[in-house]
Amino acid sequence: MTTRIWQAGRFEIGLDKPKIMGIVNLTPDSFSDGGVYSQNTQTALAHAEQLLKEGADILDIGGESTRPGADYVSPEEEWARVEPVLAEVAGWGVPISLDTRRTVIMEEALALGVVDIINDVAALTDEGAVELLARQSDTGICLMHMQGLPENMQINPKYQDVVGEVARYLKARSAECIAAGIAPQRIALDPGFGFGKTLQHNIALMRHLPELMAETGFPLLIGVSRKRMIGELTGQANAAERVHGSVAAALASVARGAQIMRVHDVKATADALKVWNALGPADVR
Ligand code: HH2
Repeated sequence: MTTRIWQAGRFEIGLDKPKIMGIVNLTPDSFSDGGVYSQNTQTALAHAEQLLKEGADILDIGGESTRPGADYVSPEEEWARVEPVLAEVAGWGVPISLDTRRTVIMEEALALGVVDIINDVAALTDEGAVELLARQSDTGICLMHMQGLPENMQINPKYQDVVGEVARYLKARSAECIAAGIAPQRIALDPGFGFGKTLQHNIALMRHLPELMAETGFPLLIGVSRKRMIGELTGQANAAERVHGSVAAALASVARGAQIMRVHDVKATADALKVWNALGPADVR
């Protein structure tokens, strides 16, 4: 793995070893942990603190579910969910990522001065998003690929060449960011597992991560945790039962060079990565 840095606001995240992004969903309807930690700010903060104890390197805070068919959330509601948590984690000394696809939410959050990374499943396609991020000097950015929108993306996803099309899209989005003045070391890319993809599309992307990385030249962030593809491969209908399958998928992506794992189950992933780092990939003698 090439040693790289991800410039993430107040932090320079070293990517020589894989990093864990712990998920803090402030949404009553997330597919994986809907409502469990979002009852109030205190339960969300306790959960975030627990993820850090378990080994999270980054916290990813989100106030809108993007699961297939998720309910509409107004920008006001999204902000009301995330603002109190952002205000509290400000002094924690860890990189804070905000999972949002709305320019208005990004703008309010960046004004608070706490957000180190904007994680956008829509790859900064909302009007004004690229320009807003270009005005920030060092905020990290994750650009994700999605075919369609959450409300329709799983109806009938179609590609001629899923790996090539995802690579071309991510290259185009990162090129737009760079043309607007965003430094390349601020950018990470994400193929968007489950976002307008069948199981076969997800498997093809996973198998071709090295090509995707070579083609685009940016670090990869991977979000497979507890997703439907893990359910399809294991037969586990209940998302909370997909921990072991998710860890296997995280390791499969690390083995192919991905650097940032976005996960719900931080402890399980952190333990697996400790063993992985000690024992090394199969081709190391
Ligand atoms: N997946 C989800 C949300 N945000 N961001 C990135 N970069 N990559 C992903 O794969 C990704 C993401 C969906 O997962 P989750 O947050 O657990 O569910 P929900 O959208 O229902 O809150």
